[in-house]
Amino acid sequence: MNLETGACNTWCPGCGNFAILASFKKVVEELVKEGRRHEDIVIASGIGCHAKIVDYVNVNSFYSIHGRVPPTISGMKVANPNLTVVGFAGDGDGYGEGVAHLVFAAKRNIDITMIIHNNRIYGLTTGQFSPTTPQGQKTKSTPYGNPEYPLNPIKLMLGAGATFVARTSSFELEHMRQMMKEAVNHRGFAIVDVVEPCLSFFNAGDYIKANTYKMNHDPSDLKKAWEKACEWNYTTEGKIHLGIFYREEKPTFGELLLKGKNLRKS
Ligand SMILES: Cc1ncc(C[n+]2csc(CCOP(=O)(O)OP(=O)(O)O)c2C)c(N)n1
Ligand code: SF4
Repeated sequence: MNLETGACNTWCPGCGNFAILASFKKVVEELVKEGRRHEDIVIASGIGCHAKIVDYVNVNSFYSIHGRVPPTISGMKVANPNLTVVGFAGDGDGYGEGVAHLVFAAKRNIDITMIIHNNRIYGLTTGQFSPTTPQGQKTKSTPYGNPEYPLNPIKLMLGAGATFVARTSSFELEHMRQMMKEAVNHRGFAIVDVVEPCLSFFNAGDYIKANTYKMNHDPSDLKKAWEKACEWNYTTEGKIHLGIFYREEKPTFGELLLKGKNLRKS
């Protein structure tokens, strides 16, 4: 299957987005081999360097607006439950501008997948700090160092009720493919946080490579998931655990909508 689009790729050489793109294409190929119709796989993105991914994969796609990927793909899923919908967002896009949408998509357990290109900086707008930029980091908008504490999106998503929460790294192609595939196959809201470098504005590649570890705990254990999530607060120290923090099966928003009247008390 040809997943090339012919669009000119404008990412900087060495950007972590290339690895995310390659892993996702493998997932699409596998899904189609396993029987999912090519035309039933739909992707959407927000705004940022990450967002160009929709131009680079030959599947049905939608370039949405900043932070609005979760409602965009939620609408698609509600309108046509047969679709497999996957959203791509940046850390600025998903954890900043659109964070309320992400929280509410997790809360209602809608059957969508979000993949976050977490380079911990605003790439497209040339290097302002984002919600996951470490404290003290000098950026274009924090020339004396970022005074804020970074947001820990794993804890945020666990707290919001996400039923699949995973983290991977753009340096781990096979692990990334596995996490994306598990997320897409999960019935309910799934999020994969992909830690990656931005070669031009926050090149933390060596730090990421030196501090990532694969987890091996029981992903149905929420307490353990929280413990693991607390070991790295997106700062400059601590173990960056990779793998599935938490997975739970529970009725999805679509299923609950369909049996709506059974939910009413009278
Ligand atoms: C409502 C709105 N606010 C601000 C912008 C400007 N803007 C475009 S991309 C971007 C940040 C993108 O950062 P991130 O989501 O981390 O993606 P990256 O470029 O790093 O992939 C901003 C602030 C916009 N397009 N729309
Ligand atoms: S600015 Fe950063 S995120 Fe954007 S393409 Fe270049 S390396 Fe990638």
